[in-house]
Amino acid sequence: MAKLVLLTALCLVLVQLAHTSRMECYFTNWSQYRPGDGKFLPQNVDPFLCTSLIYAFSIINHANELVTYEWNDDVLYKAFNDLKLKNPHLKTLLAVGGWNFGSTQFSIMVSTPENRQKFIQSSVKFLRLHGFDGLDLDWEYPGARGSPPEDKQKFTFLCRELVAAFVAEAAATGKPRLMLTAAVPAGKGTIDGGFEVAEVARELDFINVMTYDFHGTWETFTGHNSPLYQGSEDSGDLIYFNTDYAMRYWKDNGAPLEKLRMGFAAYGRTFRLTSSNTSVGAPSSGPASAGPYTREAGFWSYYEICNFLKDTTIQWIDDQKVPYATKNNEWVGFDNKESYRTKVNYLQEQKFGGAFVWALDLDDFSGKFCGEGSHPLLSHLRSLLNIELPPMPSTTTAKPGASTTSTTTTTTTTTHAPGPGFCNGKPDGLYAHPDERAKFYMCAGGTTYERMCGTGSVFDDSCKCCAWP
Ligand SMILES: *[C@@H]1O[C@H](CO)[C@@H](O)[C@H](O)[C@H]1NC(C)=O
Ligand SMILES: CC(=O)N[C@H]1CO[C@H](CO)[C@@H](O)[C@@H]1O
Repeated sequence: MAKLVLLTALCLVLVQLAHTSRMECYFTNWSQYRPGDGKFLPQNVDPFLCTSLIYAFSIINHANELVTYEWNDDVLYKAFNDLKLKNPHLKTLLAVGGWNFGSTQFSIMVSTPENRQKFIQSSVKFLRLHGFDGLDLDWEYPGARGSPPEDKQKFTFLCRELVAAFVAEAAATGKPRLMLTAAVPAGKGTIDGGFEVAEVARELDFINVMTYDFHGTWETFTGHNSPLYQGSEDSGDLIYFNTDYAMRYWKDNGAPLEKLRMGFAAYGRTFRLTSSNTSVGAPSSGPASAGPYTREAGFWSYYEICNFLKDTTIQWIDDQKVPYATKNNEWVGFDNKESYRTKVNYLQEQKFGGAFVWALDLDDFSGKFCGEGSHPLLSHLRSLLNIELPPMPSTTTAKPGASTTSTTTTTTTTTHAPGPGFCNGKPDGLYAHPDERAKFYMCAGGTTYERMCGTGSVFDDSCKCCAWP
């Protein structure tokens, strides 16, 4: 049964890869607190806009379990996952971590096989309880300054063990396998310090490369939040700080093209100019005034930028292919429909698997600010990516979290046809290795994957997990 679902999924995925790319969109748990027309709730999400929705963020508690953050997250989770009643093709993921959550509890969680198992088992339970289709790891960042350097390898262990547990759970329950994805940094140094790229890419269903926040108010000169290309003025390490370099770096280090998602920002980063020079690289000190809705220094949503643009002109950074604008000593580098078009052309030329957006609530979702209709940036992106509307559901009785045919349940399995080897003819699941206790087999769709347990642990057939002997 599970195999049948998997094979169906395999065919669907192959069909889908041939015709269209993916668009994953983040929802943020704090946009509910914005005033007036900025307030954004799951009820405001158009279920037909994106192919997946990712809820940001959940956290890890001191017992290494996946848990809610906001007092009302469980209510929001329900409204969020109920969007699948309207669009059964929609996938939902829960993101864990984020910038504010930081790195410390992740380091503790990955440090021992027991802690990882605790997190993994709690994740499976938690995701199923709330009807999510998968988990998005937003650890910022493994190997971050001051944290153990072995986090880099431990992150790989975590991904492997999560996928193994997801496969085992799917085999045991007959449900589509939970997905595993990650939001990853775009800075070369951070990638080098924290990620065994090829190894983690093998485990993840898709990889959101955060190709934004390249420049911001923490610097003393103006620079664009999300340039496509290197600027003619960039030298030293700054030559790495652009979308093109970051995407190619992930690819060249072994991440498969079809799993890579390029980040699209629906916001800009601001600066306060300190001279009459208004160009890119001009001296600055600190942020422009905070946006009236997002209320965060150095950061404006697209709809706040629309207000700013009303009595100034948009400038274009020719070499980096992105716009900026300036007025009364304030400077903002942002994205608009034109830069989205240029970036999608690039994405399609390079054959990356799709785009993701940070975030739903930062676009002019209501259409009240920019006069370009609702969700001008995201609906433009959707049409540039040729994402067709799925057929309307014939019934409205599908239960969230219980979708029948999944289009994206498989990772590595999607690119392999069933083949010979240990798994030939075996049901999906995890199996002990006949000769070596530290190894085990993972079978998915007839394909054989040989896996190693973390150092010191061995495969235990009773829990289908790696445990201390
Ligand atoms: C403004 O700053 C940029 C970047 O440092 C520099 O290349 C340019 O010459 C400056 N323009 C003026 C008018 O000073
Ligand atoms: C209101 C708010 O900021 N909410 C939280 C959403 O979840 C993250 C977890 O990363 C918290 O840090 C935020 O503070």
